[in-house]
Amino acid sequence: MMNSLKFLLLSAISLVSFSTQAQTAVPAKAKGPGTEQVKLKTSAVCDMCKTRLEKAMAYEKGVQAAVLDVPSQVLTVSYRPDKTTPAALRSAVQKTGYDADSQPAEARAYDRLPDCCKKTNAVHTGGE
Ligand SMILES: [Cu+2]
Repeated sequence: MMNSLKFLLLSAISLVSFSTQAQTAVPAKAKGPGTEQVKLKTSAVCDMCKTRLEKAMAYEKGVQAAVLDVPSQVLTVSYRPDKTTPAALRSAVQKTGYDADSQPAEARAYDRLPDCCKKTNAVHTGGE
């Protein structure tokens, strides 16, 4: 008797939390898959930068995908607008050691970059 009551209570609780989640997903669903995209101009110069930045962004909250185009230095980030903002993504790029749009890289992170990844270098490919 007590056990079935507990079970009922638990399922009621999980139902409530489930419908709350479903509700927050509704506005995002209304305008497509709930993903927005932002393009950030970075100071990345090579494939090592690409790997470093894409990996760092993958750990950021709300990021679904991040792809850096080395020749144009543009980082395209797909993100959940209910979880993060372009400003937060920009600051994540800065914390990785790269400029984000007009905002400069965080000095300490930039100092830790290998020489080939410094802004003083021109854009180059890792294969050369
Ligand atoms: Cu690099």
